Amino acid sequence: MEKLKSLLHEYPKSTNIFMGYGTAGFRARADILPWIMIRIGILATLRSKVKRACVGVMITASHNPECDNGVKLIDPHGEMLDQTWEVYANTLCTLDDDINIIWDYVETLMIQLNIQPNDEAIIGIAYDIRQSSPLLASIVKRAAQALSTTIMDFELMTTPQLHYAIRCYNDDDLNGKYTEADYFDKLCTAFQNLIFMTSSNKSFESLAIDAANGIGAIKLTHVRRILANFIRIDIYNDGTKGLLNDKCGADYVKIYQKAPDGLPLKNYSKCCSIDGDADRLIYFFIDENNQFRILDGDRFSVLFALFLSLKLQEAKLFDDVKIGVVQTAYANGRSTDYIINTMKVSVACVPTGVKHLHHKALDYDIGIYFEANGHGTVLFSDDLKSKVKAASEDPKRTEKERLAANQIRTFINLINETVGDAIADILATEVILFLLNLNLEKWLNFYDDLPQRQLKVAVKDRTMIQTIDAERRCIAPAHLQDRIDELVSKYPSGRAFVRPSSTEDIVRVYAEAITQIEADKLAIEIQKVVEELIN
Ligand code: 16G
Ligand code: ZN
Repeated sequence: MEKLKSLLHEYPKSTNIFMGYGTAGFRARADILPWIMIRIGILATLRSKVKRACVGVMITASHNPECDNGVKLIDPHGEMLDQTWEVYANTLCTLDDDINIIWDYVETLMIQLNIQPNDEAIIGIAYDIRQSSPLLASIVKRAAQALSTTIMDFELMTTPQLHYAIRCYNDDDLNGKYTEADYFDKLCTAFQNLIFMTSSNKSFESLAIDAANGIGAIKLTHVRRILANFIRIDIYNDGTKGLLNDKCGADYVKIYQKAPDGLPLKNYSKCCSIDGDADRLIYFFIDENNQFRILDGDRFSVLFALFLSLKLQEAKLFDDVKIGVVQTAYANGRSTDYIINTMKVSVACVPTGVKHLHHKALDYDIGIYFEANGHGTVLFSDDLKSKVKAASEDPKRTEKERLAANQIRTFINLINETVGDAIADILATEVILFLLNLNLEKWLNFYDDLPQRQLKVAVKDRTMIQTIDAERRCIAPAHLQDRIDELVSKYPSGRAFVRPSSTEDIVRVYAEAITQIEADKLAIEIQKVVEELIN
């Protein structure tokens, strides 16, 4: 109690600030975050006690600028914090800096959740390369230690590395421990094995990676070294010159549809950008007409689904396996059409935010999910893993069937199933392109995107907008959806929606149509309606 009390005194709560635990945890300017970290140390301790398992605390503001930071909790299987606990996080943060008030709430939670004071707690803490990160991590650590919690201090890590590490500690099948060497060995061995299984004598074209001046740059050097005999990887924006996420990184490339600074694009036929904590990935290249072309999250869904359904067919497992793609409303309409009608793979649409996609993907034996922004992964059910293993070892099957089953089995090891992992996704993408003999141009030519436009609307109260149907329709304010429907109906292949942002105090508008001019026009018309009905 005394230790907590002095921490509360050392890092007092900023006045008049309400922060909500959103899809990205708590995120704000780094200098106003210290007091939040005390609450996070307490909350993580309680979560660990309840789950009787190790939980994670990741300190990062992902693709935001260097001056920001953030924090989120990771549950025992490496997944996002359970939603009911977001409420406890928010309540803790509304409480004043009074140790008695805070302790009363902790005791209430302990009774409610049946936590005994002597239950053990263990937390793994990691952070990205922001200057503010070590201090914030030390506050979480001191708060948790005040409650006798055991700390594993991972220091610098990508977000997906910590998700994976936490799962390792809680899963006996994954050795019950994590080392960075094991993590890279798992990914790189799977990569090499998939290459060895292929008879092709083709070689890899080199890959230029824009690492957003973030933690990914440091971690990618391991992959570059281990795979040096297979693929040449050149890392740009590696933190030696530029600023974190400044005119570079996956978010910048996707939003501005522009090449990042600091990368000699013309020297490469294959380039990609990851974001500041290495959980998003976007590929791009310059085409023969000198145009900048981009491959976003929708394209990864298509590529991964294509590869996995092909291998399921070759292994004669396709009919026994439920494979599906999970998208959000931001997925380009043409990608959805292509997956459903050409690839004959089912598609589900869920609200924005990784936790929603991840949750839905668990409904499938092979659940592929990507947000258009490049965050995504693939989940494989235990049943699928057993089936593939059995098929790969079944002497009654043909060699081709066994090989395909073995390729799926190996591919599973190349994926970080806990969360979108840009490093794992780069390796998976490279392997698929290699095995299917594709280059970026051929991959892009699977289908043409519908032109789209995204706009922001500043409003007094964004909560006035309420959505249903995976954010594709509005039920409040009254008449907004009717007006949107009326506008959309004037545009062939038009589609549009509005939703309140979960990370900024704004409303977002999305529109797509047959031409860029029409998509722009539709977005602006809807923007005006939102302004009229809300402000
Ligand atoms: C957060 C989410 C991301 C989502 C974005 C939407 C996680 C880990 N991150 O960054 O998935 O796309 O928010 O932001 O879930 P918005 O609500 O401002 O559009
Ligand atoms: Zn990120």
